[in-house]
Amino acid sequence: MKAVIFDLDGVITDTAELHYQAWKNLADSLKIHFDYKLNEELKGIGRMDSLNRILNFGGKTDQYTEIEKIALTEQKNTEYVALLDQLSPKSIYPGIKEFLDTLRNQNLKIGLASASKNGPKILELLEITDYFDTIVDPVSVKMGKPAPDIFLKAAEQLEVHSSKCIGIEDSEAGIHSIKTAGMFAIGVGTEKVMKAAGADLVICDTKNLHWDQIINTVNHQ
Ligand code: B16
Ligand code: MG
Repeated sequence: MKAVIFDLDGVITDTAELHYQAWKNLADSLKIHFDYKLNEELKGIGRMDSLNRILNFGGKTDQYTEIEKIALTEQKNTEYVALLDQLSPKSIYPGIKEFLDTLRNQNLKIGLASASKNGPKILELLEITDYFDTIVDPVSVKMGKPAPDIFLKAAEQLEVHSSKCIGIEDSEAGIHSIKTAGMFAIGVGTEKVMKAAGADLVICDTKNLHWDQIINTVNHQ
């Protein structure tokens, strides 16, 4: 293995609650019911696709023009970005910093494959930008997760063949993306959900990310 490619939201830090608050306020203003279950389904899904799912859920798909929908996503993002200011290095999930150090010591390349356009800002707030050899701009890929595009682009930017990459994800869409890209997939979450999505190795908590165990599992596949 030569590279590890990370998802951001839900793997490196918990922004799901902040996305929830910003989407909830927007949905309330549109008189659409929004709850944690729907928020869960938006994990790994890009901004416009997320809005379309919310409008679809509220039966309002045809009520807005494309220009109005862009304005709605901007409204949500302005609120979300303001909420991001509460992030600091303390917001990094347990074990992630140590894992990044291990990867560096093993001379592995490190990439970010997040659907979030706010990825670089979040890495800055967490003060871990320097660990990353590459960050994929989600705008530069044609299809979002579950398509493999964003993980393939990360591998391309790292100049590593996808079969030599490990991807780490917390969403089902993300695991599909990694597997379709031909990579080894680590799922962060419950065994049942992550295995069903196709993860090769499941960890319930980021503090259980141990390189020796991972490489052992890769070698015994
Ligand atoms: P933004 P990931 C995803 O990030 C989030 O899981 C998803 O909920 C969000 O809608 C998407 O990023 C876009 O984020 O609005 O900040 O561009 O899990 O792929 O790191
Ligand atoms: Mg995620």
